Amino acid sequence: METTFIMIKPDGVQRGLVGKIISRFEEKGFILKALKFLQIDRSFASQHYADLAGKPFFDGLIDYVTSGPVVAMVWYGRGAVLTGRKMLGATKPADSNPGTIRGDYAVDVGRNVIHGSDSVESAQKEIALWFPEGITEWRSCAHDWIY
Ligand code: RTP
Repeated sequence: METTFIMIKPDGVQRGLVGKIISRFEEKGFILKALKFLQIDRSFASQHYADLAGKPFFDGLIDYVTSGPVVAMVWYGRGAVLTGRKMLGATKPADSNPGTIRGDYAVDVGRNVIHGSDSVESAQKEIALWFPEGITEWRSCAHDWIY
């Protein structure tokens, strides 16, 4: 079982896609462990995207993710990291298959709606960064149906 960090970026929030995206994760069978709605500053965004510092698109990426509120979430379930990435689709929406979030809702790599952790290690780091207060432990009764 894994936990992954998923963030709906400002374009996803502004376009009213929050409910649809949450529904996709719920319907898949993943369990929501934490959620917050917040606007991050440049320093925080640079920490989140530290691995990309130096990329030509870095400043534009920081402008984008700090331009409005985002929805930060932790989702739990079997294979949540890899399956979550598959549900997002490829980074470039043109390469994302229909049926994925980016494949269905995005056309521009610079406005690709959603972020998802790319490994178990990244998920742990990102969850610690975004939820330093920790996550309330709870067990959904959906466990009994899904597993
Ligand atoms: P994310 O971290 O947001 O889930 O995206 P990712 O792993 O699929 O892709 P990554 O290479 O980590 O890039 C992070 C975000 O930077 C923006 N980007 N813009 N203009 C460009 O060529 C370009 N390339 C990447 C995207 O918003 C991408 O999601």
